[in-house]
Amino acid sequence: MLEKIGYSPEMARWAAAADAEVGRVVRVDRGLAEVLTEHGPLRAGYSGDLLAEVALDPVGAPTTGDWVVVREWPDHRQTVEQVLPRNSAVVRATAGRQSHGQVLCANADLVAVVVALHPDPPVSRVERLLSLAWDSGATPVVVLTKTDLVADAVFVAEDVAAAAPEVEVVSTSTATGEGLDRLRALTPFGRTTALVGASGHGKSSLVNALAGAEVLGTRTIRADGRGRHTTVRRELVPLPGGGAVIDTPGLRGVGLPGSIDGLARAFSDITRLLEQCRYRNCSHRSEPGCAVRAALAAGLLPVRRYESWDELRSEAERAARRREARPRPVKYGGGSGRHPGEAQWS
Ligand SMILES: Nc1nc2c(ncn2[C@@H]2O[C@H](COP(=O)(O)OP(=O)(O)O)[C@@H](O)[C@H]2O)c(=O)[nH]1
Ligand SMILES: [Mg+2]
Ligand SMILES: [Zn+2]
Repeated sequence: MLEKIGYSPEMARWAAAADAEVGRVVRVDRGLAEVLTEHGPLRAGYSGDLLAEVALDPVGAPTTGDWVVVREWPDHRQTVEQVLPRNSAVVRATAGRQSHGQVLCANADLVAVVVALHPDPPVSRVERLLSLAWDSGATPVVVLTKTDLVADAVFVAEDVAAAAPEVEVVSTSTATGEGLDRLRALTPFGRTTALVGASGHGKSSLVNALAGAEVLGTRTIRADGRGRHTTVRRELVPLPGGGAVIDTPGLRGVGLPGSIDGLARAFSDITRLLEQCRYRNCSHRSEPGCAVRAALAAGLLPVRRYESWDELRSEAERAARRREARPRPVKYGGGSGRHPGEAQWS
């Protein structure tokens, strides 16, 4: 029943064309993909062709949430042959000399920015993660956690909502159950929600709460009709009744991959102001007719938010310059088309 987690009929054509099976990657571990197929979970290495593509462009490597074509060989070895074109991809900048970003997960419909209300004020963290979420091509949502630990949760949520234009903010607590129904409703049959955020903010607790007892720790699954059992720890977790959540690894420092697009969406209020500055190359410092300065002076744009935008913009521009200085990838994995969320690499 892969339809529960988003399998669509057009994927059957990929499988038929390749005379192989289509499945969804639940987890990747040292070059082995754990793939959920109609016949249960399996572990597959990568085909030679796929490895060659990945060598050219690591962004095309199978990642959690990918739909892939898997083939079983006569000797029962199984290989991932192809990564299907992605509908969305959460990409963060990688440190060092690499010219590519790190794909955290693929094909989420919703990217939930998970930030705890306790112990720090969450607003600027939310802004940074929302830029990343908008860049993914999926719909962002903010999930505030641990409401039970603060007295002023409602007010903080209002501050966050003001910093998250066009984005739903859901306040939750796995201790009291607050907001979990709403979160469950946001992940209906066939849809996938990816949770992103730093570790310790309650992502795994949310996954467990949504999935019930099913995913606590490891789980034994009947892999096929022959009674073999496989114990798997998943990152993509199918929910009872349909839908799936992806628990991404905790992000400590989230480097923006250098796309201005996500930032423009996350700060759509400021983006609108920029269009009203008299000069197109306005630096928003001292030029006459600067709409940003005017909004700051009038108290319509909080200084904190402006500074947050300014910092993230500088960071994204630095990343873009670094990337331009590097060789470009020649080709993507997945064969056809480019992946949303990676437009900034092309
Ligand atoms: N009081 C309270 N603690 C929570 C809540 N959610 C998570 N925690 C605790 O926060 C810690 C980190 O949670 P975890 O789910 O592992 O965070 P992750 O690293 O983002 O996956 C754990 O000790 C949880 O028990 C909540 O809603 N209320
Ligand atoms: Mg966790
Ligand atoms: Zn200006």
